Amino acid sequence: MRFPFSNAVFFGVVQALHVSAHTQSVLSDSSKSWSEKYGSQNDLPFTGPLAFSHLPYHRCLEDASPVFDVAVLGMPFDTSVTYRPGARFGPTGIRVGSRRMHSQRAWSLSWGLDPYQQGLKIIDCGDVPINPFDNALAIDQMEVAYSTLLQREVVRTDTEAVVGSTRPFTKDNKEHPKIVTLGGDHTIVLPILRSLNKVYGPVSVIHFDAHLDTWNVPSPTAQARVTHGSFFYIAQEEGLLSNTSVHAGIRCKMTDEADTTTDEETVGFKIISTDDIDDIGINEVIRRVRERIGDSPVYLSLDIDVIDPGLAPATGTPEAGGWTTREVKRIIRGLAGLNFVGADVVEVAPAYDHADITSIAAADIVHDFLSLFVSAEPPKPRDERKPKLPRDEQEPRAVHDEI
Ligand SMILES: [Mn+2]
Repeated sequence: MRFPFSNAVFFGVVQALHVSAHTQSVLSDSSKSWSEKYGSQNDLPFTGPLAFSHLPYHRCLEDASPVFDVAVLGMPFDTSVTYRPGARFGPTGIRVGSRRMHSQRAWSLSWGLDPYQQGLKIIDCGDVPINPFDNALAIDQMEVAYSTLLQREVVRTDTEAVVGSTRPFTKDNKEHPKIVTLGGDHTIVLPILRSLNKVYGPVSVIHFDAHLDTWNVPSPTAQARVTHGSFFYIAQEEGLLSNTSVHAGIRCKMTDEADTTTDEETVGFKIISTDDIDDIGINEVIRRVRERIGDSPVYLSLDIDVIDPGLAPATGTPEAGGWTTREVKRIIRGLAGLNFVGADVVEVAPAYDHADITSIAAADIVHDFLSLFVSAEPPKPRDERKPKLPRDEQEPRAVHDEI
């Protein structure tokens, strides 16, 4: 077993800064091997294989042996966008953005918990090898990949006690894993919804986005109807959506007001606009989303362009005047306890960025999704939480055998 991340980073830094007499003697001894002298070959935040938050990485599509409750899965697909391509680099970019996070240092003030200490096995299942030349083939590959993982056995089977159990909503009355997908352009949600439909039937969607994505595209071919702005319309045609979905953060230009009629009456979405947050406040945004979704099984899809392009510039179709990252994160926390069956972050196209700003935001949101999956209710404000225990009376941390 390697040293915990926090030891590797912080003890290493401390040793470098405070050179003691003991350390001097270590430095003068050149006869020992690395392991004799320094121990493990720890991964630092900026080194090592690229997995989300340094999680165990498995090629789960070809290797069925890793058992998990939650999987992170990349879908590097970007060949059905209306404007700037580049989201095929999103999964890699988000993993790069996650490098300062680690499952041994994952407790946050905002949630008051560590998602990796709640008894769920969370791993990175790598990327789907997606054909970049044929969209019909690519979309089938994504559906097959998602279905393959969705059908895997979970670690925790004591479903009565598990927060966020999927079993009450499944056709086969079994517990199914949850997948957090790293996009990819937003079209990836169509094969995901097709896959979820086989297990759950129609689901509601909470859709964070600047755009509706419910466009009925006039097109001379069937395949060209399937775009990152039209996939929800197709999903509705296929009966994949229940009529209780909601958008959050809409601010795009439309053809005319009739677009909102199609969106609501045909596809089944209610709109919460970007501007609404100023008029009704965050708590009312949260209340309206929760009321709309109710007890239905719900899929959470977050287009990074819901965030203002000043804070998340690396995306294909940026729209000025968006929500802040902090506002989006707080709304997500307010959704805890809904019946989530999966989630994604899409439309991260790292090339339109500098300093990994967008990837860092997206990675943090993925961490929020993991916290969401293990929370029965939204976290209380900090001054309403119970006083913390002295350190020696706190629960011992779970030991991760693969870290
Ligand atoms: Mn979108």
